[in-house]
Amino acid sequence: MNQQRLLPELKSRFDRDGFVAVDPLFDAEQMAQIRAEVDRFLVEEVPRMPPERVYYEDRADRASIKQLQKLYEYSAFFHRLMFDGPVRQIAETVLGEAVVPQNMQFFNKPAGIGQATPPHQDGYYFHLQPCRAVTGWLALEPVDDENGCIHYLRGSHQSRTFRPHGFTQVLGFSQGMTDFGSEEDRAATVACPGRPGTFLIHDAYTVHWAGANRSATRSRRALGFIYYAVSAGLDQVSKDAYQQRLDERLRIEGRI
Ligand SMILES: O=C(O)CCC(=O)C(=O)O
Repeated sequence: MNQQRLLPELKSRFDRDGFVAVDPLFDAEQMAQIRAEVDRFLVEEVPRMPPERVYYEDRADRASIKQLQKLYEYSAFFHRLMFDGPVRQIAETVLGEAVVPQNMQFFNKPAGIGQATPPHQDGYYFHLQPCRAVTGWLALEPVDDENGCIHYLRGSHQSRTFRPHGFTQVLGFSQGMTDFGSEEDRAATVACPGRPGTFLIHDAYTVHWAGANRSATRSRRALGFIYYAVSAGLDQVSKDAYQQRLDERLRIEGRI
């Protein structure tokens, strides 16, 4: 993409809708390099990662990885992608200030068994005051309605509030909205199909979700990039209270 020229336009669409797509952000050659590093990472780095950073769709099936955390701590290539590349530049542009990189994730929905991502607002998980943060999302392969592309509620960031969330059974997305699905929600929904290199970025208040992977043959792989604005402060009281609720819940369910 011709970034410099497009940046002001990206910001105005982001401010209006709460998300924006850059299609593509990376060309075929760059995507081949990124995908090669993902493949290497899955073979060489995952076995070295602590279990709490590796989530499986089915723990008995080691090929069913669904989420990995903090990729840049294990790969110089991913460190550059998170800290020095166009992704960070877009995050700083749409937020209008410098950012602090927080997490880089691998998201997969394995063919046939990839679960849906519940409707949620990322900021509900972040515990920031003020909540100024964005999440970028890069498609590593073709994504569409069948294999679980991202859907946004256009304009849902504008209220700067969180809708009610409750516990889900989805590993990696423990919180989902409990009041989602009204006529208004349906009317505001925008599906974001794409190809390798399609990049999305959304505000921490923007409601989004993704369907299950209904394809028997295609996975749905992507990379996620979380950046906090430098002006965002961590609300430690809220974070601790949330962690306590989550731990209690997992204990009751016998999951920890
Ligand atoms: O990849 C997905 O299905 C969900 C990603 C997501 O919700 C996020 O990055 O906030």
